[in-house]
Amino acid sequence: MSDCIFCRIIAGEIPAKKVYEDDLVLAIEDIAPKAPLHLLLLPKRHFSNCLDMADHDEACVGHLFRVAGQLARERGLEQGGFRLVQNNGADAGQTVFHLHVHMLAGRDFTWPPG
Ligand code: IU
Repeated sequence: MSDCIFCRIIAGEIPAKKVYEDDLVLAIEDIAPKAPLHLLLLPKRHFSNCLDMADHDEACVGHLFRVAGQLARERGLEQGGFRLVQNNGADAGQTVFHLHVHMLAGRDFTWPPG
């Protein structure tokens, strides 16, 4: 059994609120939302972050961003905007070492991010 929590969610071993799934990507609601809308987009193949990406992960990550756009449109986020965030390394705030992109919306954001 994998010790990666997101691999276990993808495998259906741990429950999560799924909002989208296809062969390459799973999107779930974040368990501790940092904005009124906080989704996580996960590639189904495990790699820890962009430092660990292989050539064959490129298409999946591109697809993941298209799914992000689709999910945003479905939620009417063209107006008001939304933020996609991907942390690399513990010093940048990464706590789960399976690459994921946060989708945050529904509140004001500051720039640069903290
Ligand atoms: P980070 O970029 O690695 O810090 O983001 C990890 C996110 O995963 C964070 O927002 C957690 O709330 C979220 N999360 C989750 O949704 N479900 C879980 O079981 C665990 C973490 I562990």
